[in-house]
Amino acid sequence: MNFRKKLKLYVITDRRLKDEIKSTKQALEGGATSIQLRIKNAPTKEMIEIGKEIRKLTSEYDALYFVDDRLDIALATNADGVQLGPEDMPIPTAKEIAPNLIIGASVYSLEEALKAEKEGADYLGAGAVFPTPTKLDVRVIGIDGLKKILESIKIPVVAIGGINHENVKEVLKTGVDGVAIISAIIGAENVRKATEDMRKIIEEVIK
Ligand code: TZP
Ligand code: MG
Repeated sequence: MNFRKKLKLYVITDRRLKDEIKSTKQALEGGATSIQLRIKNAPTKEMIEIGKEIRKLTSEYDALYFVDDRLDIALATNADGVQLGPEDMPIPTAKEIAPNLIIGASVYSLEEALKAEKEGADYLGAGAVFPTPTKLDVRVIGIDGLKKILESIKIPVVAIGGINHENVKEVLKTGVDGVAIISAIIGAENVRKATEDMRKIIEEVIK
């Protein structure tokens, strides 16, 4: 499965900042390679409607489409993958139900990273690299924590948490396959330009 290259600029929606569909479109125009639909506490019906739109848009731009937490929404909207945290559906169960989906695991420590890889995750979202107002209670692992995970893990790793245009180079130099970003892109005045600028920096480091 050669999805590794498409993880490099992984943009995550956030309705607290912008409408999911509009911001997805703008991020894709600016060069996002993956989009994740992340909605906490919305009606399932609404999530499915939005997910179907994001599926259409990501297909048009040849980008991947992931769903946060919810395997049911991922299957119902024909997503490429689902992102599961330590308290979501266990990875082996998700693989049994949906053998063709890419399973991403959200991990917040080396122990969780090793466990997720062993259980069969296809890639990791590892963080938070830096403190972030987007997820206040999150554990911060720092660049050093990220490096430790990368030393021990073979599957692709996407870094997440507090990544912006200023610090992204430092993150990319650790050897991660990509960066997952909410506020520095979705919270920007011009989402398309913020994505474009980020993509340019990424292309300078990840060849
Ligand atoms: N998981 C770990 S940190 C984080 C999530 C969802 C928030 C990332 O958002 P931002 O705004 O890019 O820091
Ligand atoms: Mg999650």
